[in-house]
Amino acid sequence: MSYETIEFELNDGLAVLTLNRPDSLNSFTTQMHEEIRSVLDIIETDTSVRCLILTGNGRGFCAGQDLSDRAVAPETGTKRDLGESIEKNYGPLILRLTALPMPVICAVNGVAAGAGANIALACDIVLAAKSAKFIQAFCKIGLVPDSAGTYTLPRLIGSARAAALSLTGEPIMAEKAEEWGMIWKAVDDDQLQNTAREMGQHFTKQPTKGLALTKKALQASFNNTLAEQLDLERDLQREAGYTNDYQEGVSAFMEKRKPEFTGS
Ligand code: T3D
Repeated sequence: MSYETIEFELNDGLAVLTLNRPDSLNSFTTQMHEEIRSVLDIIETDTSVRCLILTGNGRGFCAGQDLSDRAVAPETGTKRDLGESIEKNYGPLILRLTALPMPVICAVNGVAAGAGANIALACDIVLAAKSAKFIQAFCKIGLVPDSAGTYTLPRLIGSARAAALSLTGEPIMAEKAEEWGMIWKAVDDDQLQNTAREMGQHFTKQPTKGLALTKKALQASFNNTLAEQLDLERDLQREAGYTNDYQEGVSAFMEKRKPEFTGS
């Protein structure tokens, strides 16, 4: 399948989705949302996919909504229902990305602003080029952080920092974001894509089902009581214990050899 606003490759279990509108810093158009939806359809159903990398082409990762996209941009004298755009596009995108049954790595290659920042932060592991910055740009145009920014940010960096970033729109550089625990690692610009791909290839050989269940447990923890979380861990461990990869992991350990996980 060919795409105009994104690139998609799938090799040996590693899927790479690259935002590809570099002239406008990979900002989102309606077409880009549609193309990403069709890629997610593939990733969700193709059981050979064991890791997804999300990144961007050019000097930016993503500048959020394309403010000139006629499908949503206000014209003189008209006002738009942006709730519709969130309901149709950004909300479902975040829900689908976070529910993927494999690790999702975001390689933030440059500025990540507005929805672009929050889509990156919704991924499981965020690597960023040292020159990259994250901007809650919404306040600069009278909007509210979306794409789960108001959910993700306080959980990652606490209320004080989440409030200041959201209310001022001040950029935060990758190294500071790492220091604050907002992302996993800031890496040298020329190392970003290699680092992400090495990590992605590593994940294609790991016990994918166990990792998917681990994601589920971590995601549920913020809304569960301790007792509920312990029950969930029991249920998920039960499921993990029935996987082929658990058997393989233990056999390999006992036989002092490298495990060959199939993701099943
Ligand atoms: O509408 C809905 O559906 C509701 C949902 C909203 C979700 C959102 O994401 S709202 C937030 C939208 N995003 C922004 O407000 C960010 C706007 N962009 C910027 O503030 C700056 O571009 C950056 C801080 C991200 C980067 O600044 P800088 O100086 O590095 O680059 P630049 O020169 O501003 O941008 C480079 C080009 O990209 C430029 O085009 P040109 O002049 O070279 O032809 C610029 O217009 C274009 N561009 C950047 N961001 C957007 C964009 N074009 C359309 N939409 C953008 N968001």
